[in-house]
Amino acid sequence: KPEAGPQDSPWSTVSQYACQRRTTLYNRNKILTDALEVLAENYEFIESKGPCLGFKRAASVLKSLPMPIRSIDEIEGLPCLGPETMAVIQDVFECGSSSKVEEVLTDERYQTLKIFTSVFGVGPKTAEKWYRQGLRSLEQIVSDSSIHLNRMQQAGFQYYEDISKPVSKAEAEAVGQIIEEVVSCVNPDVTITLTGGFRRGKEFGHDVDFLLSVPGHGKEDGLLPAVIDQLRSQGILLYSEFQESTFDLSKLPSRRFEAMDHFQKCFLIVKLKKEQVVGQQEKQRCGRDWKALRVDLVAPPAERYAFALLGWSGSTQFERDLRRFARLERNMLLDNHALYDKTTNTFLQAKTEEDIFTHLGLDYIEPWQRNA
Ligand code: DCP
Ligand code: MG
Repeated sequence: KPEAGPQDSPWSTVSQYACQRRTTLYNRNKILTDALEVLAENYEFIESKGPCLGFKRAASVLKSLPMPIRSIDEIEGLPCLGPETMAVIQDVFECGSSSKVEEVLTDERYQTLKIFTSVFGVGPKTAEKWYRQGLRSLEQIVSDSSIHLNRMQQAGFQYYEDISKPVSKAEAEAVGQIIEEVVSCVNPDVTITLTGGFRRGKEFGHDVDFLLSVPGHGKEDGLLPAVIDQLRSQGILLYSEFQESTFDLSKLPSRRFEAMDHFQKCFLIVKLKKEQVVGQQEKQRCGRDWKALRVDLVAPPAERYAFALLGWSGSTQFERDLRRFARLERNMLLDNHALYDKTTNTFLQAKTEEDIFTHLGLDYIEPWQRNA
């Protein structure tokens, strides 16, 4: 049963955990959730974690509702809506917008950090540092010789025009075919699965995420470096950062959500020929016949595939709540690698995502219902 709010409210079955809600891409409360997410992002920029999570959770609850909220009374009994959230919602209903949100949207610092963090390889910390140095535009950063850019950031600026544009589903599918061919050249036993936002049914994304599944213990060793070499030899690799596996089978799941997982993975920028995308025959204005695209590949060990798939399918809010639910409601630790039962001190095995939901005593939620 959902861990839910007051019994006398129409929302008494709405859980505080995203993993006990079904959230499709059809968001009937977008006006409210957009407002709350601006505030969450602003708190993220000033590294104020508590309020940031509070607004993200509130937005996530509203995304799961089967109807638009029309007045403040209608949200009575919903979980995760604190006084600050209520004030924002009230403002939107009374004035058509929230003054707090308008203030953030016109704030120079918010606007600048938003632009800086839109560059591949630039997080809130770096963006903040540049802002404190008085920098306000991407042009200023590339022309300032005193600024050191790491390799990832250099690529981020070099291909900014392309990779700052959304990736369409057709482009994701086209890049999937390329990766599939390249991977089967390297090892015909390997299959690839689209994860991330596109697995949840999104029409657009900021990158394309794939999980490589390799049958057999330890057979994933050396796979991604070989794939990268193959992409390079085909002339479609623009950038790659490879991360060797640091995965330890005996380690307990991490308590920190933000920690990156330890699987063998790579962050790539690849060239996608326009003719490879259905419905995009025309050349770009600049005369190029290709677009740079961000691609992530992850190659987990076969026995951890289900955990990796669940972890990489998102949404981020859904993942956060799965882990929080496991810890607080089941005394278990979950991350992208494993599920550990602290009561019996055992690792719980899983072949499929369904197995993991079953271990957690949760109803199965389809990927397209995980858009929390
Ligand atoms: N993820 C994770 N650990 C993190 C961050 C994210 O396991 N610290 C997971 C959840 C994401 C998935 O990885 O859904 C893919 O990450 P993306 O940033 O690509 O997110 P999406 O694919 O969901 O969104 P987008 O459409 O913007 O690419
Ligand atoms: Mg993605």
